[in-house]
Amino acid sequence: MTRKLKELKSLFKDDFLIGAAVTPKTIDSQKELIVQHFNSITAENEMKFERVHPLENQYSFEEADKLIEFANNHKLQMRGHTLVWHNQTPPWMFEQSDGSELEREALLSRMKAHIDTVLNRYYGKIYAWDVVNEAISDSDGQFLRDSKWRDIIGDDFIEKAFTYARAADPNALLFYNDYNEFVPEKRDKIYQLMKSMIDKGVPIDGIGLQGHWNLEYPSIDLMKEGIEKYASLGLQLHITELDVSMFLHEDKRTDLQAPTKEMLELQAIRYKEIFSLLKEYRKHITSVTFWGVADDYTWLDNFPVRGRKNWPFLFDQFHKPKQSYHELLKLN
Ligand code: HAH
Repeated sequence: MTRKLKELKSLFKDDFLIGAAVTPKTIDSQKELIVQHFNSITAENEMKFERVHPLENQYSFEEADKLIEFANNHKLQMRGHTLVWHNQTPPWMFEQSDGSELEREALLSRMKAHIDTVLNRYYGKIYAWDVVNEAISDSDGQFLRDSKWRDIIGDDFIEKAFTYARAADPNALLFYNDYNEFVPEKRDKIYQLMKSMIDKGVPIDGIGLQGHWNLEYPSIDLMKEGIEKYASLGLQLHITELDVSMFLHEDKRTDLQAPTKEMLELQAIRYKEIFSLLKEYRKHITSVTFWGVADDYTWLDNFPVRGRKNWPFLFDQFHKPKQSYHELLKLN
């Protein structure tokens, strides 16, 4: 007798949405898992600037539309990722036709046009947007990261993006999304940015905590401190890009062909501790999205070490539930 697996989305139905990053390929190759276990999706790459807007007068929505259609067919919620980011944005955006740098007002109107076009197209289909991604610096003593957006517009590029997004789709929830969200120095900067936006009346609904974690880092204590601090702002929290790497940040080894038994056990305990904590904060955390579905495809196969296999999810390369999945069933 084969028993049907308990669905992740029903396991956490009283807690938060359970999402996954998908691509036009994985909605086919991982379709069964996605449809069975998840009630939310995010486009891994297909809604990024360079993908939907490769040239000034050319938008290309075919791939993004496929994901929208998939969400619609299977009654999945959809998060939008992402509008303003220093990566995966084409150089033309910041240049005049002769190649010289654009000026502030011109870049602002291009930003507005992009946000208007994308949010209008997906009006009513995307309930939450990562409006600005990764604007805070990782360096001590520097607040905002250097980027073309900031160079040309100034520090207020962030609030402008949120203001344009609210005007384009007043119903969408607007998020600021970042990584290393529990590193104390960076956490405090993210908090400060959010606080100043709220104080100025900039429209923002939530913070996206990416959640690119590993077997040890960040500690549950650091996560707890960070969640408490962010939650004190009264904003919703989404875990937007969860994966639990088998390698610590400084571990750059490339010899492993499969996860060790010990790694799988540690990952299972880790996932249980993580979800136990997230459940404690379910009043604040309204969505938890994995940055993929199963171990046959993850961006971590190429980050931070190119071509090194990783196994960060609850389902293995053959889509079978791992120990990590089974441990979650023990949560009440
Ligand atoms: C995330 N950045 C991005 O938000 C997501 O769009 C991408 O698909 C994967 C990860 C994390 C990150 C990075 O890309 C480079 C350096 C540090 C962190």
